[in-house]
Order: sequence, then C-alpha cells, then structure tokens
Amino acid sequence: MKRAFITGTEGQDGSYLAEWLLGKKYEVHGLVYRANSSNVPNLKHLVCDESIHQKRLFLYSADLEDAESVREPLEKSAPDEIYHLASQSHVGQSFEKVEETCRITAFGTIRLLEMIRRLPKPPRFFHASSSEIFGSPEHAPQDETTPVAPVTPYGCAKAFGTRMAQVYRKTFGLFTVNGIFFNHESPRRGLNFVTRKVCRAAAAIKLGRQQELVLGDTNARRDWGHARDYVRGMWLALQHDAPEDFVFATGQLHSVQDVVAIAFRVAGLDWHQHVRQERQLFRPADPRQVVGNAAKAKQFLNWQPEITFEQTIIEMTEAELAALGASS
Ligand code: GDR
Repeated sequence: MKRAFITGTEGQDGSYLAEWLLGKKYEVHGLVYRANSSNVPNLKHLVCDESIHQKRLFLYSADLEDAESVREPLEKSAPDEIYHLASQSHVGQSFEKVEETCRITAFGTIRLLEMIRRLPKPPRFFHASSSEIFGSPEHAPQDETTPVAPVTPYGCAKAFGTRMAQVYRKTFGLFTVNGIFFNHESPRRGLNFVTRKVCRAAAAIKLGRQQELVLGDTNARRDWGHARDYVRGMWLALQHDAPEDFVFATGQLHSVQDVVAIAFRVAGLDWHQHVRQERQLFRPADPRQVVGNAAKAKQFLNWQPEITFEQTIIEMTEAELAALGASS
C-alpha cells in the first residue's frame, strides 16, 4: 500500500485529494492547520467513516511555521509521495498580510523541502503552484515556458516556492513537481473566493437571508475549472516517469459577471436587482488575460478537464441552496 502525505488536508483541494488517494487504496497522512483542527467540514464525512479514519486516514494538527509539528508526522508516516497544498492562498488578503503570506507560502515550502531532503528515502514531492506566478503576462495563453513575473505578494511567495522546488530538483536530485494551477472551484471553496461568494449570496438572497451582493471588479476574468479535475492532475503528475512542471487549466476565460449570471439564474433571481460593485473591493493589482494552455499535461499525463465552468457554478449554487435551505 502506497503512503501519501498532504499539507492543507482540510482545504478544498486537500479534501478532494484525500478522497482520490483513498480511492486509489493509499494510506493517507494529512496535516490540518492547527487553528482549523476542531472544525474541518470538508473532511467530516471521512472522519465519521470508521472504516477509514485511523485505519487508512490519519490526521495531524500542525502549523507550517512550527517545524516540529510537521517533522514528527512526516518522519513517522515515511510517505512515498508528498502533496504540499497548504498556503495563505487568498490573493487579495496577501496585500494586507504580506509577511505572513511569505512566511507560510514561501518559507513553509522550503522548510518542507529541507525536511524531505534529509529523509533516508526522499519521497516524490508535489508543490501546488499558481498562475499568479505569471503576474500580468504579455502573452496568452500561458504555459510552462511563460516568464515568471508576479505582481502580487501571494504571486511572489508562490514564485519563490516554485523556483525552490526546481532548485531542489536540479541541485539535490529530488523528484519535485510544480503543478501550475489556474483557478479551480467547487462547493468546498472558501467563502472569501469570488465564485463561492457569489453562489452563496444568490442562495441567501433567494432564501431571504441577504439583501444584496457587493463585489469588486465584475469584469475581471479568470480561467476557472473544477477542483476535482485538478487533484486528479496532481496525482498524475507524481506518477509521471520524470519530475517536471505542468500547467493545469481549462484554456477558457470567463468573467465574474458570468459567474453572477449563472448563479442568479439557478437561484431564479434577476441579478440586476441585487448586485453592485464597490471600488474598495477592487485589488491594487489584478492580473489580466490569465488563461492557461494545458497541452503538456494532456500530452504527457493524458489529463484534461472534464467538468465545465457552467456545471461547476450550477453545482456550487445548488449546494448553497441545499445547505442554506436545510439550516432554515
Ligand atoms: P484569485 O481568486 O485571486 O484569482 O486566486 P478570487 O476568487 O479571490 O478572485 C478572482 C477574481 O475575482 C475578482 N473579484 C473578487 N474576488 C473576491 N475574492 N471577492 C470579490 O468580491 C470580488 N470581486 C471581484 C478578483 O479581483 C479576481 O480578479 C485564486 C486562489 O485560489 C489562488 O490561491 C490561486 O493561486 C489562484 O486562484 C490561481
């Protein structure tokens, strides 16, 4: 039985990845951020399953800034594969929390790389990188050869981790892989990301719990996929015969306005009556034309997204309607 080690297990991607790996018969060891450890809704169904929890799924409360809390479970579990997903991942907040973002997202990554370099049998290492490393690229779509030129603190921190993963690959011969992820969403997305914010608001307004939805730039466009497709990509990237970087993206751009239109349609509402923009929510720097070319992942990993943008937003809005409806 293969053993996997995940950081950020309680997050959207971590929870889908844990499910995916358990489905592949792995033994899964997952770090859960200490501050979240008593509240892990994305993992509840796994923790409640007695045939899985403490049998094939082991969770550890930890903090990337506290090396010992990571080292101990890492050494104990002796994994074959590591999936490093934990980070301060909100781009907007990274402007307010610059140092914290760098400590967790950038330095947390090398702390982990240093640990695995010293293990008797270093595992394969997957780093969840981001399209934010490209900043506001001059050419679209972006691929693995696009220059790294971040324009946000979060993008800088991810660029650092991405480069370091390459350095450890070239200099120390570790099997390190960067998955350069474009936006990916699901009902498990955090509430402060725009797709979930919109889908939640559409449901809450429908159910009379909220009056209006205030957004930043609704013309902002992103390459949005579904998280379930992207965790499959993580796993495929680590099964490849050589350590390489891969872009994971849909290749299609949609605007925040498109998210609004679908979510409000699903909720049976006219968005014009409920949605407004506020300049204060616009970002100091917001990348444009961020759209990925995942041809390399398709060619070498046989990966391509299976869930469309529209299906994703419909699933998310229906999940919000069901959850809010059930709690009323
Ligand atoms: P992003 O995701 O910054 O692309 O990073 P987010 O959903 O926060 O923003 C997407 C776009 O929507 C615009 N926007 C708003 N965003 C938020 N959060 N709230 C609003 O009210 C709002 N109004 C408009 C933003 O300006 C932006 O253009 C995500 C994260 O998952 C990163 O961790 C990941 O690396 C990248 O995707 C790829």
